[in-house]
Amino acid sequence: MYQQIALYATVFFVFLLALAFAFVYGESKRSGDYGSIQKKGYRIRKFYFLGLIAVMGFASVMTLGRLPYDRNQAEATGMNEIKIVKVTGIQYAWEMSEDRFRVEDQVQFEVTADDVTHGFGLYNEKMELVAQTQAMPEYTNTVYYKFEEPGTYQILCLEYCSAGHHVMVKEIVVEPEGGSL
Ligand SMILES: [Cu+2]
Repeated sequence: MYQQIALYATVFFVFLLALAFAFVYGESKRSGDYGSIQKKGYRIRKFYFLGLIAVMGFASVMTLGRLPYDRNQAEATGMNEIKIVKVTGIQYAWEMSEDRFRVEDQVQFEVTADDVTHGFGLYNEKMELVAQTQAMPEYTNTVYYKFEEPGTYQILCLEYCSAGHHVMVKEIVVEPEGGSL
């Protein structure tokens, strides 16, 4: 859905931009006194600048306070329902405290590494990246994910961590609610 919105917004703004170019091209044929045009231009620029500040300010106030989005989303549904899963990346495997889940499980992945930096990438069955964070030695990154579809998910390493990088794949199974796969 967001992709659709982004597409329509892009087309709309490209259209606006094209209009602006057409206007400038049309006006370029006309000659007039510099002083009065400059005054008008500065006025437009001032309103444009203030408008931009207002829009950006509003968007920042509305969205920045909700960072990180995934944690806030998880907290809204109740922290005590969240499963904490420890994940450690090591050349060349993923160690996990748990690797079987059920649909509707909210998981807090606590991701770290034992040797070098790895990239934790959680993929669904369609190979779409649904969650990701960096796996760093001596540091824990947290990422939240709620399983909504059953199936076999995969964790792939997203950071080239030397020769065996490509074999750093871990399968995790998500069972449908109330039944087994
Ligand atoms: Cu890697």
